[in-house]
Amino acid sequence: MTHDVLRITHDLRSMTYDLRLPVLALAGGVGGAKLAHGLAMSLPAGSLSVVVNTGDDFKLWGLHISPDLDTVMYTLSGLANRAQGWGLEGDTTKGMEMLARYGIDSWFMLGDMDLSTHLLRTYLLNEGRTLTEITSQLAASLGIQSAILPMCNEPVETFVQTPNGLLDFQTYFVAHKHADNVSGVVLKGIEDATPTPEVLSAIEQAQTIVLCPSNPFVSIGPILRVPGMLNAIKASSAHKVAVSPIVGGAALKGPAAAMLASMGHEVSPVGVAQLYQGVIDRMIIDRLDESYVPHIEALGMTAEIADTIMKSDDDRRALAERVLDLRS
Ligand code: FO1
Repeated sequence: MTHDVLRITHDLRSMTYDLRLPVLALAGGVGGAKLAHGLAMSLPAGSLSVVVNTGDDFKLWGLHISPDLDTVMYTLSGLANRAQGWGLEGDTTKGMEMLARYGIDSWFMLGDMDLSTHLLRTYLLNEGRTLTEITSQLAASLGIQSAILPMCNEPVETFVQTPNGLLDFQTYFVAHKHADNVSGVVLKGIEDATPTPEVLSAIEQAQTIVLCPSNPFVSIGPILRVPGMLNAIKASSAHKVAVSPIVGGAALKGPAAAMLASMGHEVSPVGVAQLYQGVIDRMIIDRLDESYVPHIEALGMTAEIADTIMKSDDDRRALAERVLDLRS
């Protein structure tokens, strides 16, 4: 059944609202994956596509690792390690312990089950399959009915400019525990990247586009900086809404707040809204940040209050319903 505009009457709090399908979410990292999961749980099967950042992808011992694709995939399948957000629940590290016996002390932990994802992805890439085809195959095997779409199939590598020089993302994020002061983000290969046909088609069909609460510089940023992506999103007549990754002056996880500060932006939902100005129609911010509503609305978008901290699946679902709740 093709979804275009469906009037689905939910008797949630005896409220009737239009649900504009299909929905496209932009996500990367743990926060984005949680909202993508909430959207998947709130929508009819097959009506959600998630475009995922691939700038964090890197090679480790010859294996191609796609942390954000895996975090979204594991989260949507319910297999993710809930405490840390990435990796698989119940995974072990026997493989890493054996590597340590060989004197390989890895700062990047690969679980034994997680390793199978990297082995299979690397094998299929070497067989000439695209990242998009591989992700679709892995996600389908895990029973995921949403489309998980790499932003592009070409290699893009995120580096951050720091006083210690240009650091690749995982060295900065994991090895240095994102302690370095970031003055800029460099996306190597971005000029040769292009949105995949699947991504462009998902943008074309979307009635609602959601910028998930991911890092605006190294998760949402790389997606929007794929040549042609921003124009395709701006040309879309979809309703565009973002959820602030900054709550009460801090990021819930990761370096988004520190990066806003070190790159000269206000460390608040307003700072994020300024980065998305001209792209989104609406910004959802946490109850804690209610005082910022007029400042955000001065940027030419509406601002709405919600509980944006997602601890449980119910929280994820509730936030997704607020995001989708387009009161006509
Ligand atoms: N993050 C860490 O802080 N330490 C790790 O050892 C680590 C391993 C890891 C393995 C697979 C994977 O998919 C993600 C992993 N992450 C780890 C998280 C990852 O660095 C970040 O989630 C993303 O790159 C940030 O978007």
